[in-house]
Amino acid sequence: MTMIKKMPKESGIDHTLALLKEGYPFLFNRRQEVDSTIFKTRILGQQAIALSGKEAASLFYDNEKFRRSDAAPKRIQKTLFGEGGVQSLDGEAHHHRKAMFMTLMSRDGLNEMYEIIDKELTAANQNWKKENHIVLDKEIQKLLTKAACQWVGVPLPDKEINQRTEQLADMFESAASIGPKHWKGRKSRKNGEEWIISLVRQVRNNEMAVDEDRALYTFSWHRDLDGNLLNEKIVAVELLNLLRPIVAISAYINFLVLALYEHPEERENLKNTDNENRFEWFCQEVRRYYPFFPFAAARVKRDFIWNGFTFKEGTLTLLDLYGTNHDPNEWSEPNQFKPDRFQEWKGSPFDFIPQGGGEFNLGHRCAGEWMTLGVMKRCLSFFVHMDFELPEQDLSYSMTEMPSKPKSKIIMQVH
Ligand code: HEM
Ligand code: MYR
Repeated sequence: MTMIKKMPKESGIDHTLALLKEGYPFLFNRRQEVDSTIFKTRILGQQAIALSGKEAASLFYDNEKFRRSDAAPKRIQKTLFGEGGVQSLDGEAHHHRKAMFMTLMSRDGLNEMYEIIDKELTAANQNWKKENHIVLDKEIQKLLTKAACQWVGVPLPDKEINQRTEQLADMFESAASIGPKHWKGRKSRKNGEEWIISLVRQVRNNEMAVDEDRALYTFSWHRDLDGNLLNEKIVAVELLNLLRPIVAISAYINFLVLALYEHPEERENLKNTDNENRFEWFCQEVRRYYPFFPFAAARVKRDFIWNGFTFKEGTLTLLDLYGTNHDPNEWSEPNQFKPDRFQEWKGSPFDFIPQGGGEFNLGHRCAGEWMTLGVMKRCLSFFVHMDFELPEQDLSYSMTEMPSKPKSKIIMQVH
């Protein structure tokens, strides 16, 4: 017979303020306080269960136990995710929509993106050399916007580069904000969706020539399980689910360069190595060590008991991504930056989850994880051999701003 245990609970009325104050380590701090990888908390005015660590992550990705349909808060949908996209689907509808994304992530599809990145980096570097200094975050966001649009098949006239970059960046930079920044994010999502909807209309009315392999074409003509075309707004949400996160890779590129600066010995290793794997280990450690996506959210699908703990249907459940990547039970010296640790990593889908865990096709694991790692590797090769200096500036980064980036946004002199 299963022994029912009382789930440890964080005391207090609501912890949204503590989350805002403590930021990324918030859930992990609570896990330490209550001494449990599963505990109850109250957030955004509702009771929630927090899960942390490898074992709890494998529970979170059990599709029989959790659903996504009503998991993401409205303010996150209005900025980051959009409404009606793949993140909010369950079951067969989710598998079918997810396949639409994963088809793009073939070896050829990914290699094409890396070729675009190499070409854009070489071109941008010529311009950077002419400047007294550049702000790397901004430059990489523009570069990624151009690359994303080419890869997806979206035309991007030069005069629109700054506007579209800002719109796409607003969607992920405003997701965890309150006040004017949040409202700017909503506006950017609305304008961004209108931009893409007008392109989808042109594709459907044969008013625009677009390569049939491009996502703009395949998503515009994608049919759901009933054989119907998707609503044009949903197509826009899904195309933005490609464009926006590709621009978000900029956050990891900032941290790549910061890590090279903070660990000059690692940079020397990379410069002189003939072991390609070192580039991968370095990028993986950047994704593990630095803060980016804090936690994933789901709701309990139906009542169940797990390890003696009762999960009630409808309860909001948060999986601590940042804390799991720093779990001392899985990672030795988790708060040290040590790329070589990835030499030993066994490749579990549940202990290293900066972009979610579990399965790509059947679960909600990030569709763009391979692309993210691949783009980071191309950028790392470029920056390792690039001649640049970082003048005196504030490179510290906040643990409460989400997403986080170095305060100076990385001012760089390129020679
Ligand atoms: C889902 C993070 C880049 C497309 C996710 C999830 C996370 C995440 C945490 C949700 C996992 C879950 O709910 O269990 C990131 C981070 C990125 C990144 C930190 C770095 C920039 C990308 C890229 C793409 C992409 C480059 C596409 C080109 C998606 C899609 C989903 C997703 C479509 C929804 C998957 C689903 O619901 O089945 N990502 N992502 N992401 N990501 Fe990413
Ligand atoms: C993407 O654009 O999908 C990838 C990167 C987004 C990073 C956003 C970080 C803050 C979001 C907090 C949301 C919590 C979700 C339940």
